[in-house]
Parts: sequence; structure tokens; C-alpha cells
Amino acid sequence: MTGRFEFKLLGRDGAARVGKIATPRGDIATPAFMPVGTAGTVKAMLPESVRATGADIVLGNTYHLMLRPGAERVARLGGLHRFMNWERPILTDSGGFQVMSLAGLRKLTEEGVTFKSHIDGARHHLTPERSMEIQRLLGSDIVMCFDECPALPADRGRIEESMRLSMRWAARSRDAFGDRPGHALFGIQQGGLERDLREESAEALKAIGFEGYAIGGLAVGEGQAAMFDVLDHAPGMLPEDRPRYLMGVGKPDDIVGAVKRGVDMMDCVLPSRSGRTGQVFTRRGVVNIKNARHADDPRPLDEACICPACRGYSRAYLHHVFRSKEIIASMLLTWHNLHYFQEIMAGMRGAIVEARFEAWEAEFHATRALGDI
Ligand code: PRF
Ligand code: ZN
Repeated sequence: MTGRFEFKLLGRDGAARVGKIATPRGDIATPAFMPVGTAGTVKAMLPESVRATGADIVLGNTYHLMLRPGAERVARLGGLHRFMNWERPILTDSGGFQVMSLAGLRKLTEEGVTFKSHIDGARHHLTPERSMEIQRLLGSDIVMCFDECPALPADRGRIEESMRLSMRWAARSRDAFGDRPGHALFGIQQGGLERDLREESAEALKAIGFEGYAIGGLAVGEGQAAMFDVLDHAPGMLPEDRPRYLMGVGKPDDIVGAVKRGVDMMDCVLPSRSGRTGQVFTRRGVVNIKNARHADDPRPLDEACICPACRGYSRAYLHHVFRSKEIIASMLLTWHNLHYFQEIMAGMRGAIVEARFEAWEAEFHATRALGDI
């Protein structure tokens, strides 16, 4: 694979940006939404279907893949792209955040974290160096630094300690990553809701130097207003000419608010997970397909949507297959949700290029305010 990793800013409207990340595995139009393919699959979707929704890149997880099937095995089988049949870019998260949210008994030291697998209880160890090695074995295009992220609310002392540890781990991640043309390493800003800690974290990361910068430690219980307060200043602390990635966000209105504030990339399990629990996102807000009101409804989920679920099936059918626990319910609802999220991204990209983001956003909120009928 030849070529370089490059970010080009193509336009701007207020703080919102539109751009393109070029990688040897293809381009990523930004603002980008990355579907989550935790264990080597975006659940209920074929890779070509994920692509058909408009995704340029998917996310994979160090934590899950190291436990099962194991990074060395994936490498022997040709890497994660070949393994999961997704030849476009893959971003992998580094594992620290998932250890904290999923693993059993865990012990955090300067060196790294020791934990028990949520699958079989076996003991594992992750360090910045091992996380870089795993992400290299997987063949990840965008590698994330190994970091730690406290759940909020947490007291300032805990957030400060944790952020400084993450910055020392960021330096170790940079060293261990080495020189890998065509692959990118992203630093992760931490610091909770504290502006000065966010500033200190950004300065530490910029001094090390990364191909992109993530905003971590948000959407961990603080609520949208507090998150937006941080996003009013955090993106501006990061280099103008590098992509900015808000990790683990979010609902449609979170995504729109983040892009408005200067975020270029996001990922979230919400569209795919909700597809499997019957929660559907439409232009008019959230629809729960379980609800009895859909049982006789011949209309599609969203009249304006051109996804396979909306073109071929009624609400009544989707309600029926969901209630019957048919596999096609997860497939169709996930497809629709991912399609809708990608449509929001494409809509924002077009609006930013044409400097009409404010009008686009007003329309987005006005349509949702109508509610589902
Ligand atoms: N760090 C990493 N992954 C993450 C987060 C983080 O802070 C978040 C926070 N929303 C989601 N995923 N490494
Ligand atoms: Zn649809």
C-alpha cells in the first residue's frame, strides 16, 4: 500500500469545517461519521451495505479484538481489512477506554492496565506499547493513543492526575508507533470539563505532534449542555490543519452541535445498537418501532428516506418482524439508522461548502420539532 495520510481543509462556515482525509485506502469526507465495528463487524450489516449507507471509514476496537480472536491471529490472516472484508480505512480505538467500561477487575499503574476479560475472566495487560503493537497487527489506518478516561462526575484532582498520565502515555504511544507512512497516530485530549486542564492537555499533545487530534473524555455522563460548553473552546485549542475527532458521540443533535463547533470526525454505537433495540432515528425525531401504533401503518419509517428499509417496507412490517425477533428487523433498522446518520453528515458537508450551515441547522431542528406523526 503506497500513498500518504493527508488532511485538506476545503471550506469553513463559522467554526464548522469541511475537508478530506486522503489515505492509501481511500478518502474520508469530513465531517465524517464512523460506524462502529467493534468486533470486526458492524453488527447486522454486510460491509458493502455499510459502504452503501455512505460510510468512508469504520471503527474497530483493540480491546475486543485482542481478546477474541486475538491480534496475532488477525495478522496471520492478512489483517483486519481482509479479515472483515472492508478494504477502506479503519480507525481503531486503543483499548484503555473499553477496559474501564467493560472489563472486570482492573488495576491501573504508570506502566499500563491489568484487567480481567469480560468474556472468560482471563488476565490481560495493556500498555501504550502493546496497544500500538496490537493496532499495527490489525493493520489499522488511524491508530489511537493509549489513554485513560474517568467517568464524570469526577473530582478535579482525579481528572488532572488521569489527564497527565494520559499525556505521558501519549508520548510513549508516539515513540512505540514509530515511522509508518500512510498510517496516522491520533493524540487524545483529556481534562474533563476543566478548561485549563483541556488547555494543558492540548499543549502537551501538540508538543509531541500527531497526525490528528481527538477530544476524549466527553459524553461520559456530563450531559449535552456541559459537553457543548467544552466544545465551545476545545477544538480551537487543537491545530487548525489536522483532523479533530470527538470520540463516542452521539445522538443526531450532539453530532450537529459538535460539527458546528469545529469537530471533523465522530463515532458512536447509537445508530447500529438502536437498530437492534427498535429505536429508529428519523428527520422527525426518534420512533420506537415496537410501539403498537405502527401495527397497521402502511407508510415507510420516513417518506423522504431512500434506504432499503424505507423503500421496500412498511412500518407495519418492520413492527411485525421486530416483535417476532426476526433477524431482518435488525438488518433493516440498522441500515436505516446508519443511512440517516450519513445523510446528516452529507447535508452538513454541503451546507458548510455553501456557507449556509446556520440555515441547514435551523431546518434540522425545525423538522425534528414537528415530531413523528
Ligand atoms: N478515549 C478513548 N476512547 C474513547 C473515549 C476516550 O476518552 C471516549 C469518550 N467519549 C469514547 N471512546 N480512547
Ligand atoms: Zn430509511
